[in-house]
Amino acid sequence: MDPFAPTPEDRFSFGLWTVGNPGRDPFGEAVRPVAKPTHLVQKLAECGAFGVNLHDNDLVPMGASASERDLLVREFQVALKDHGLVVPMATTNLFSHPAFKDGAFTANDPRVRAFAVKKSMDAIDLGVELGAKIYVFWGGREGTEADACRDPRTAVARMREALNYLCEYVRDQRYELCFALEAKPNEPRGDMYFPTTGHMLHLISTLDHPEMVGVNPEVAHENMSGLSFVHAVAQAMEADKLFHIDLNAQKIGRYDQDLRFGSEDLKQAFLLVRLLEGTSGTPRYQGPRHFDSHAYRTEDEAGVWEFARGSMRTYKILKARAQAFDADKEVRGLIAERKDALLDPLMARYSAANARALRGLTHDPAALGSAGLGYERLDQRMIEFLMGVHG
Ligand code: DIG
Ligand code: MN
Ligand code: MN
Repeated sequence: MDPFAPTPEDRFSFGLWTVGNPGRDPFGEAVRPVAKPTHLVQKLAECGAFGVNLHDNDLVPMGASASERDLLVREFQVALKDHGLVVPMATTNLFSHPAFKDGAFTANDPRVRAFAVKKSMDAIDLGVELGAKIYVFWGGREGTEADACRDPRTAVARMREALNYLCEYVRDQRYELCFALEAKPNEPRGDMYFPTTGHMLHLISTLDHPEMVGVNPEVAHENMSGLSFVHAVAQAMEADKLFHIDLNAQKIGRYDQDLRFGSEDLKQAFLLVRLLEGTSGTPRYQGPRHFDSHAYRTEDEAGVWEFARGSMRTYKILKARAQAFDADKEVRGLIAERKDALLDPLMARYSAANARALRGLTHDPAALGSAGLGYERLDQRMIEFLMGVHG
């Protein structure tokens, strides 16, 4: 039995747009035929995936009649049932159609904003009909090139208004659905509003129903900003706001590559899986492990399924490596949290007495500065676990 074979308990998912990516890019046409959603469901199940995600128009083309829509949905539901896949997450395509060329929720034209909200309500209905419990908003066109076109504060207000409106819609429909906001710094817009997970966490705090809304951080997007993805995810987890996650890989300083998970910065991928799986004894992330990525443009369909299997396999190998690392006695000794019976109570909560006591102590900055912390040994040991030398 392959210990790294995916199981439904791993909760691995892929978007229809990921394994269905035909390989088109700004400089070249598609290299693979466009696969039917039902075929992708079958192949994902064969690879051992748990779920499949979709934008509304990945399944139902814009302009489809109600009867055409219902037929496509029925066929998809049959495929899901036949192959044992679920739909953990759904989302709206608010970025492909030219109507959204100046944004969707933040566009200057109120007719565009109205159409975007209407399209989102329709897509929310579709997602709920397919069983989704998480709804992602990625503002692919919410941004600018000509920054004089609108006051950025107006864009913030319009995004808040749209999200509040759609939260009220979900409540009014009594849907069991939460929202997850996905940040990206640029591409396809020159600058995008809410460019990092941190910006999204603040926006959530200003909404009418913040309890319904979390984040969907993506590896490539935080990396594009030159930020630590592990820190962004950790802060979201600490705030109980990691509702979903987009896993992939990215070389620093490039366009959004959406590469196979773990295929670039293996050390950060290891630290991310360690964080999500809680192998050091911290709470595990409970949501789907979604791969928002695609195969190289060089690949045929066989290469696409190699990409899908490799994504899940790398995740499980890193999980095993992280479990071995955190079970290691020396590692546990090197990262053990130091307690101080005198200082901890003084620092736990301010009081005039605690402040007086703290200021009355003799502090020895020179001694503090000269102490070695053993991080070279710790990081080398981590690298060696990652390379499979130990455990
Ligand atoms: C791109 O990173 C975005 C879109 O693919 C989609 O809206 C979202 C869901 O994962 N990610
Ligand atoms: Mn991306
Ligand atoms: Mn994404």
